[in-house]
Amino acid sequence: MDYNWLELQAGERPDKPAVIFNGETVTFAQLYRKAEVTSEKLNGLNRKRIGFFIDNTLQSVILIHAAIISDIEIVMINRRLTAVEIDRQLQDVDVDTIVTTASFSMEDYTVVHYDELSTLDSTGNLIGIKSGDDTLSIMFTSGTTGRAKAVKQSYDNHYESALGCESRFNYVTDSVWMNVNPIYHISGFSILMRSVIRGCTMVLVEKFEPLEVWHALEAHNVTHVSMVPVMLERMMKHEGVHELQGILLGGAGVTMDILNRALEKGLPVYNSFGMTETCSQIVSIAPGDPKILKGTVGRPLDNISIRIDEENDGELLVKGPAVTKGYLNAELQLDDGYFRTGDMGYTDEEGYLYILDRRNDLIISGGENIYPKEIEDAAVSHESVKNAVVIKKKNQKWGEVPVLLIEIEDSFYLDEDAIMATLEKRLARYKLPKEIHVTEEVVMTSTGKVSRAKNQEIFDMKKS
Ligand code: S0N
Ligand code: MG
Ligand code: MG
Ligand code: MG
Repeated sequence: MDYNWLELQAGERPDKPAVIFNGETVTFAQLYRKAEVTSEKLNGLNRKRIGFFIDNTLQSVILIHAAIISDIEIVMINRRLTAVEIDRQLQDVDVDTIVTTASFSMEDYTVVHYDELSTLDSTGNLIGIKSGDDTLSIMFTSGTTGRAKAVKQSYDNHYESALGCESRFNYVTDSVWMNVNPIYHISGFSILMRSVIRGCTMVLVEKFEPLEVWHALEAHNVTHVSMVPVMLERMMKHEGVHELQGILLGGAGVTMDILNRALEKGLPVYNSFGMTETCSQIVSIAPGDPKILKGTVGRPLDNISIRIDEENDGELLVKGPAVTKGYLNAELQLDDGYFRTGDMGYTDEEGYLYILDRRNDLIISGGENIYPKEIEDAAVSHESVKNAVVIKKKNQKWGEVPVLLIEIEDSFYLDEDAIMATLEKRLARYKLPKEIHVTEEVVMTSTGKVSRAKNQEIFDMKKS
């Protein structure tokens, strides 16, 4: 099988727009030429694996295709992270070189800006012979231990994910995809993959602003788009003309109120469930399916099978060619070839999946995952904090947000600013707790670990 998708499309439909960005249109042939030139420059960096600190721009799309031509593994960096967080992740996967499209620098790393690439010597263009198992991209997903896990996403994973999505989400070569999700997340990256694999035009949006998105939807006759619930809700504060056939909603649980309002407005929302480990959606439901307002995320895509492990609190297990072969820095939990997602759910008699509380301690704020342990560790590093626990609170703006409860050391008092300053050094801003409260005692389990469930229960009780 040929994994040089862009080259194939450049041969098949050279003059068709591949990417529309900021009023600029680039055809498949033009994009391929740019990617080829850039790939030689990337080869000049002499690294098999490179960190990408990139934003939703045309340059980033060129870089990704250049890396694919060179068979270089791309390590995606979440642009919202602090230097401390990025350093920890990159060290974990042996990366010392970063390519960026932003103004970005980092001590102890070679950071090369896209514009500087052209000044580099390029060595011969060593186009790697790819096998489907080669890693195309590596994305981090936070783990319960507070250490982010590096997910390997292979060429086959991306290809199979695109095929699965295509049959369910009903897009064809003539469809027009819009990409408003960060391309450092699989939500955005997968759109890049789907559109080049099928030869669709992709309208790339740099920053999510509802009015501009409405405008671009109309101007480019966009048919397919992905969003997290927070984006959909912001979109519905405005009106617009559109030809949308599908809005793939994922990344966080959606309330039935938002879903209902969207469907009433005639917005073709597909609710879905997917993960970084599964290279995007694995289960989804179409807007016309009467069960959509029952809260189900739907049925598995054609190339995916799921199971519920009743003996393990109803944990969701997934199998299929889009599922990662493993992490670079952790064991993949498998059971009979099925990936243990850590999420809990159940299926009804027709095989529709319902997700219960996603990994009870995982907090999803505006589509960004936050693990309490990271915040707790950062909090106790402050001298005044004896014990800390993070619980979640429903939030109008972000869906869920973290709340920090702390036990103060004797002879100290609560200095919220000082604690926040400590957190800010170590944590991306979206992870910062929206509230800090002093508690007399952080409740522990019998084995001496922080009991988030118990503390959550007490907090919720006091509130009501
Ligand atoms: C919702 C977004 C766009 C909000 O960002 P916005 O409004 O642009 O914020 P900024 O201007 O950058 O910052 C303003 C202030 O807001 C804070 N902030 C920003 N984001 C968050 C947040 N999420 N939570 C809390 N605070 C936030 C900033 O810090 C700043 O505050 P101060 O001034 O204090 O610093 C943005 O958050 C966004 O893009 N979210 C979506 C991210 C995403 O795509 N997540 C999905 C990840 N999951 C997956 O990829 C797997 C599932 C999947 O594949 C999928 C998901 C969705 C759709 C489809 C699929 C699929 O299956 O294909
Ligand atoms: Mg290879
Ligand atoms: Mg139009
Ligand atoms: Mg301390």
